[in-house]
Amino acid sequence: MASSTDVTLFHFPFSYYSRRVLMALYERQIPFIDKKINIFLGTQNEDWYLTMNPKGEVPVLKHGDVVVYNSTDMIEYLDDHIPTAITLLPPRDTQARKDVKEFCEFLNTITIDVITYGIWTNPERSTDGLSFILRNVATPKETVHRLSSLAVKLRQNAERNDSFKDYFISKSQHWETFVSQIKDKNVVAGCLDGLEAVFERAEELLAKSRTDALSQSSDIWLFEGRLTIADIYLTILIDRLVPLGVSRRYFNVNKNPNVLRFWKQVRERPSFRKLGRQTRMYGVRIIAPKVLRRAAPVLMGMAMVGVAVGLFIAWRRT
Ligand SMILES: N[C@@H](CCC(=O)N[C@@H](CS)C(=O)NCC(=O)O)C(=O)O
Repeated sequence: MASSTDVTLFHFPFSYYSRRVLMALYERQIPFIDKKINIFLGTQNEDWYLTMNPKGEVPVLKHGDVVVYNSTDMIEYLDDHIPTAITLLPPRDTQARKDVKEFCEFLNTITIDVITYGIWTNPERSTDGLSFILRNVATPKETVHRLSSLAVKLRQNAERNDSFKDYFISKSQHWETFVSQIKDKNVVAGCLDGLEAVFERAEELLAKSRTDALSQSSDIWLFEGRLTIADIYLTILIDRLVPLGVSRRYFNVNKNPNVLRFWKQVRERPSFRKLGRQTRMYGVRIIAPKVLRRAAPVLMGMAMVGVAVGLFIAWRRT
């Protein structure tokens, strides 16, 4: 039987679904081998990766010979197979487990990729402005161009690669539809409107948790008076909406105040802080060369002015 040290997570640190599993691993303090898959470079479409995950998506969890593809299944699998003092799901066959999973399924209906790219490629849709990383990792034009050429490239791959032909055709169609969705203001607005119900439900559950006898500390949680997978899902959702500059529409001091309280509380959690550090480190590695390249003319100009001033001072002294 595989031991807990045989856990490997293939992931992309910015990916929504990867972040859920990363936070779960950090929360439960499960050691794992960290394999980063840069989905911007298309590593998920390489043969070795498709052999492991025919869906060509991150994250993927490997435990010995077992491969798990879906973030919810991964967290459930870890609970069942890697015992630690903390579990993220209530025991099987309980109403609590049913409730937690129902909330997670509700959150899984959110089309987070359309929201993310819809705002990223149309920053005017962001009420509070995009974060530094989002502004610098790629321009809106570059992103739309990358997605459109990706669709073309995947179609070419389908002609060249017989083993994964069907995969490449369906992925190419997926990105074509996706580009038209993110360009459509009504589609993006519809997805953003849909989030209202999620936050209303979260507020209801968190408000209940405050008055519930189950709650042992001043912390508030969605279910059971303790952190569960549902809280991780809500945390990662908010963590996505904040850099997109749209979170204040859903919670603030006047609207859904318990969600605001929850967000302040989870931001301080060691597992979440660790996640933030990992992302920043990876973000710097990815965007530093881009930022430097963009800033190169300015830096060069400043250096030339510096040299000119130096020469002028030296000339005046002679
Ligand atoms: N249902 C999957 C969804 C995974 C998913 O959509 N991953 C995205 C990144 S967040 C991905 O790998 N996209 C790259 C691609 O499709 O090429 C899960 O819960 O893990």
